Amino acid sequence: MRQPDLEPFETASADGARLRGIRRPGSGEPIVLVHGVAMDRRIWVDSGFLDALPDADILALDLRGRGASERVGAPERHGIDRHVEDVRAVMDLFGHPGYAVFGVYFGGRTALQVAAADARVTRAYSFCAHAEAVELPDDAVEEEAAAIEAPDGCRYLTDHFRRVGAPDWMVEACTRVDLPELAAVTRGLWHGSARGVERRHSGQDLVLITAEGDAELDVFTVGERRLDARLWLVDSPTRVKAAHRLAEVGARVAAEIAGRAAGTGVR
Ligand code: MRB
Repeated sequence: MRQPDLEPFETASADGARLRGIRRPGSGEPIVLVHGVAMDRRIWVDSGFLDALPDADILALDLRGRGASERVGAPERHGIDRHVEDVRAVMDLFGHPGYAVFGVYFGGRTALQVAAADARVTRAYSFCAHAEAVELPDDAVEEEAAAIEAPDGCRYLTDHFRRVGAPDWMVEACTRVDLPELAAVTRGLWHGSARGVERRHSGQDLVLITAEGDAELDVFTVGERRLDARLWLVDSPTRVKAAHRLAEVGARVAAEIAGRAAGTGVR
């Protein structure tokens, strides 16, 4: 069992927000990891994802408002383009010519938008977020934000994720979030996250990943064609339960990045 040193890093996003994360040095093109809305960088350890890529050069940041990064408060400062800038600030800090970006849920959507914004991205992986425009239901998003900032906001999140069969690491991540900040992230969805993803750089390898049983599988298929992306399906009945398979997906990413033939079922 190899445990290379984790090196803390710190930088500032385009709007000045202080960002913190860790680098685990390794070989090959660096992989930037982007967590989801109610998460922080610890999920990469807790889910077994990091152990599944034992040799890779990993950059795992805490997005604004989460983990050890700065709280920014206002929903406008949580728009998806600010999240994209957070990821790009990390790429700037390390100065590498090319990066892979891997994100989960909303972090996956962000990873795809980072690819659109930045030609340094050679591969972008979106675990469980599709690339199409969405219609944000105003009532549902506002109700969700209100539930998150209510006194039992943490229970709202953990009960929901337990009920739908999320893995423990995802439930536990909810207990670490700053709830007022998370409510702002949720309201921040109004700032740009409804917009679909475009391909702006030819040659980037875009990979959409979801559960075989995802209720919106057709929407992922649309993106596969529209963006000339690859679609990976994991053996799971729902998008949330697919999180149990995150480490397996990590192993497949490791194989690709190391240039080895992928294990099973690619395309
Ligand atoms: C997400 C994709 C923005 C966001 C990746 C869960 C939740 C919905 C409501 C409409 C009910 C408010 C919501 C929807 C959504 C994507 C995304 C593109 C743009 C998603 C799944 C699922 C079908 C996740 C684990 C993590 C719309 C409005 C975008 C269609 C859950 C409700 C349970 C205990 C969340 C997170 C945060 C915890 C709070 C805000 C949102 C935004 N709500 N979005 N999202 N979601 N599983 N909330 N959150 N809210 O879905 O949805 O299968 O894949 O489809 O995501 O998990 S994200 S909160």
